[in-house]
Amino acid sequence: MARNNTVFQDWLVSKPRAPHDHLIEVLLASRNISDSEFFKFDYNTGLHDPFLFKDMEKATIRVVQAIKNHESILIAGDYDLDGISGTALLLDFFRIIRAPALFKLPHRIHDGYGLNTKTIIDAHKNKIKVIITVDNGISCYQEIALAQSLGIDVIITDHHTIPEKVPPAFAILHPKIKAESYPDKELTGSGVAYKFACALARKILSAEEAEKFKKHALDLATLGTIADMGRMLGENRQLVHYGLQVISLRRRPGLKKLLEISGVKDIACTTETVGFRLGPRLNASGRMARADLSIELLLAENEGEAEKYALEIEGLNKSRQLVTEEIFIRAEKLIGTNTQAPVLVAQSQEFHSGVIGLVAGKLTEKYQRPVAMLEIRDDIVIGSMRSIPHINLMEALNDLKEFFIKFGGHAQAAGFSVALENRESFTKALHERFNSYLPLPPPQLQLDTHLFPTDITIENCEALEKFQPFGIGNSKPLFMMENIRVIRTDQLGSTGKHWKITCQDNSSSTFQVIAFDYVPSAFENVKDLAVRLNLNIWNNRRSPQVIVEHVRK
Ligand SMILES: [Mn+2]
Repeated sequence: MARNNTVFQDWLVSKPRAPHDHLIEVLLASRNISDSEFFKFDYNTGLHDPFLFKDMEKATIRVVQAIKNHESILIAGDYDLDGISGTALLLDFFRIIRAPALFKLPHRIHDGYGLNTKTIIDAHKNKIKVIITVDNGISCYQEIALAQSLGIDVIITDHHTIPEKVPPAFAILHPKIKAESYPDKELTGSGVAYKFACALARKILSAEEAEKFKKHALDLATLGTIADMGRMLGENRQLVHYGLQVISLRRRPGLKKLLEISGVKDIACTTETVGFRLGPRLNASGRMARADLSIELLLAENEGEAEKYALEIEGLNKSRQLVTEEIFIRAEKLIGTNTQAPVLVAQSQEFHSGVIGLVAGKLTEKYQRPVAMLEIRDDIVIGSMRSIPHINLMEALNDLKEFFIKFGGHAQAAGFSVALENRESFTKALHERFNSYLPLPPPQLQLDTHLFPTDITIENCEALEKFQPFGIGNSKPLFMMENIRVIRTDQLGSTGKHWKITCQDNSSSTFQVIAFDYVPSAFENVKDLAVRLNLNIWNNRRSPQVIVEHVRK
């Protein structure tokens, strides 16, 4: 698919600079980052004490008591990678301390998100005494009230938007809950589960073993933090910095095998390795079949087991890609030509719950509009929405809450279910609610600052690498090269999609840029380029490389 450049005509440079201004200093200033904090990684102080959570002491004491009294513990996770890796992390901990714990992930299609009554009733039948939720729970008032009334103590670990009515759980570990004393608000579900496991380790294991576990579990916490697009500043930045080192060590047979099958050759893994290689595969199990498969892979104890699960997951990921493409095309047809509406809605009986969120995300990216994908079932409509930064979905959907059987999520991604009989009135109300955002500002491409031909140096590439790990709040720097002229276009390879382009700027300096996935006409009469500056390593030779992300005529 060639790139879609028409959607961004409005380019905003956060902090313009002249050629003599220091590139890195301007970049830091454009992000309001003070460099002394930002470039300092400290394993001991960067990761906060888990006992700073106000309910942590209480929660750990309850679990220690359960272990002593041989009470059964159930970990109730989620089917996406944040929930999967957080669940695997806690299971791994209970395996290490040789205390049995069961787990239950909801089925994305049959159960939907969060706890459900059946899980609670089954838990009661199976004499479960403690339920630990991972990456869900805060929006499950009814189910948790039921569990508590049946004598099951529920410990919520979650990071989703806090609803008006907080469940009557035994303990709540949630960075954003009212009066929470924990210093960082941005941990994801697996991050909170990690904190809980580290706290339990300190209560149960020797100081030395607890310290070992803290490092050992960082890879799993990191998978979820990246997959859930946790803000990559503060504690998440520290956690992911060290966690990527643990992933790169490939100590866990399952991750090692999955990296191999995903074709990852670099030893050092980055947020992109997780975001584009591991993440989609570990999520494919929950989208196409059952998420438990990814837990089994992450906890595989030997290479043979790891290979079996990794191959199965690879197959599911292939079918996930096909189904996503199919449904994307179908949804685009249903949306039709009115792509300027304040919310784009596609509804069908032939959608697939496993991928509607993914497709909504792709459509939002393409059209820069909030998108609602509605899957019509027998008597229910399952909805998944994605939004643009300008519109907070939870705010908008909260005004429609009388329609929802279930709803929850974040500012940019949310899910819900609606009774089929209310479908028409709901879609009408949805359009009305989003009409209130009119007029929407035109889609805007955010650039950090200007880049000039004299900036294309190895030193600058190296300085930019220190900004890693990249993510929300600290994105990979995007630069403006303004008023350029294309002098020459040379094809790279034989596909007719990749180009080496020779340009000149106002000062008549000549420089080269690389463009992937472009049709050649995209560069006729180009005026401005939005680019990234990368360090290219080829045959052990390092050179700076400018990659084109967007063009403007
Ligand atoms: Mn999450």
